[in-house]
Amino acid sequence: MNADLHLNAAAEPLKGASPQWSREDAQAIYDLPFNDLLFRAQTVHRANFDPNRVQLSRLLSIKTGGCPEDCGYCSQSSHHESGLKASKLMEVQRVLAEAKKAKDAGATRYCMGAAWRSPKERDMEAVVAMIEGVKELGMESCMTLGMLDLGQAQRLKEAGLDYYNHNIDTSERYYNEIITTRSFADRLDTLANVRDSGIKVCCGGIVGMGEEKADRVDMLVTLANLPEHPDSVPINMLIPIEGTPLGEAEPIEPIEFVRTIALARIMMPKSHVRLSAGRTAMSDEMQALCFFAGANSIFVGDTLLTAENPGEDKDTMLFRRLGIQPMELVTE
Ligand code: SAM
Ligand code: DTB
Ligand code: SF4
Repeated sequence: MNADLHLNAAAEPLKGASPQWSREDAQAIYDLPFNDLLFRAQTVHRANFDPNRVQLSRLLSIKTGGCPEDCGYCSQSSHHESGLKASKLMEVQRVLAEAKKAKDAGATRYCMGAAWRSPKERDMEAVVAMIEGVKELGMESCMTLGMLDLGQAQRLKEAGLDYYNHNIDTSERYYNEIITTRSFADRLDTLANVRDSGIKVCCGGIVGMGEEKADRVDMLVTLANLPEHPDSVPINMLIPIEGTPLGEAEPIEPIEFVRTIALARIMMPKSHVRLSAGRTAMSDEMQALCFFAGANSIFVGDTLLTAENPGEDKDTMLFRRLGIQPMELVTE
């Protein structure tokens, strides 16, 4: 491989003018000796971010369970027997009370998730009120509500939504092994609608679903070759949920996970790479390696949507040991 080519490609892509990445170049970087890979990722990271700052987001499930989609990893799909109790859309005031607590605990972004295929007209008024309320609290707002058409995306934008999360989850090749009720192309359509409406895109995927290394690389190549790099790239490590088709999946080898983070950092230099679901199953040392590889965002709090997260005390201790500070909100 041509080492110079990779070094330049790693250092130069700019948001909005991203060069196209080939699978071969991406795979060659993923396969570098671990120390070379981490050095390169950390170099790119330092050129674009303060290496000792990590952004804190907080999640809330505003509508839990009973989802018509069949995502093989998910506790909330009505196709699986995870034992999760479904609930209706939360009241706006309750959501905002939770958001206030998150703000007081240091989160700068509030992410609200609903187990929907796509939002229904009757829910839009409440969703808009949640976005407006979070904004009034002085936090960034993020929603993840399933598929959106352009009109829906524009309405969320008008309400002031900052980010929309919609993941591609895995490579195009592996996708149909995991989800059959909506296609990879559907996901890309929603991402285009979000981008075209002017909302910032949060898009990533899951590793540890029995995919091959080439699938992890391809997933990141798809993200890096979008017309614009997603502003946030959540990399989730599968949380195996009993009763789902992936409940017994073999855990991913930690070094492979760190390589995935490093490649995301190198290919999307200016994006926030989020060390997302799965941190309760990671050692402090593994998380430290992920931060060194360029992860600079996490979810805080003791629950994600339905699954566990390390919680404030553990994260405060980890940050103290690593000399990491929460990233402050930069308002334009
Ligand atoms: N229903 C919406 C959707 O799927 O677009 C939003 C919520 S959904 C739970 C958001 C993302 O969380 C999924 O795309 C997936 O990447 C991640 N996720 C869900 N369950 C997970 C699990 N058990 N382990 C790791 N990541 C998971
Ligand atoms: C993302 O990529 N990860 C978050 C967020 N986007 C919405 C969700 C993780 C969910 C983990 C499983 C659960 O809590 O049910
Ligand atoms: Fe539904 Fe989202 Fe879970 Fe898929 S990941 S089953 S769309 S809640």
